[in-house]
Amino acid sequence: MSTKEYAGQLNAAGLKFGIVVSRFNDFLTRQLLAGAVDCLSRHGAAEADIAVAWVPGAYEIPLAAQKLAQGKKYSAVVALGAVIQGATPHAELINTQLARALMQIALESGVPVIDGVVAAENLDQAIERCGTKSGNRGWNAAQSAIEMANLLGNWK
Ligand code: INI
Repeated sequence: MSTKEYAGQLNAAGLKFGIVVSRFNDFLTRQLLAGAVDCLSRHGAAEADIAVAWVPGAYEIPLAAQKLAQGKKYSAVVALGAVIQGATPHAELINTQLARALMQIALESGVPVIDGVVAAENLDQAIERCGTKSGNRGWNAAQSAIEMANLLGNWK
């Protein structure tokens, strides 16, 4: 007897995606957004099927992501931001709450919400994850969104 296995294909054709991106550190988040859109397009998503919502900072991402997820219009939602540690614990607080909130929105809505927020100790580390030495976290997040959208679609 063989097992029944499910794995999401990397096919974005015909799927709709919502992206929430924060304006704080936008010289970085624009790179994440470009990476995410590039990934979705290369996997077959039509540009008209990608909606982008800008929010002021990472702290505001969950509310917009929740709105997009609850509308049930999108197969997956991608959250993009760049939180860099500073002299205060502000960044750390945002990161912990943000990851938890995104997971909760996904579980409550049943729509994949992918965490593509860069959490970095310093500017160099952030730059590395926004399209340079360590790749582009936006691109990776979009890829996860496609996989999860396909996986969940298999069970419909
Ligand atoms: N927002 C970010 O997206 N990244 C940061 O690094 C950051 N830091 O470090 O302060 C940041 N702060 C703003 C925050 O997300 C809210 O927009 C603000 O507090 C208003 O609610």
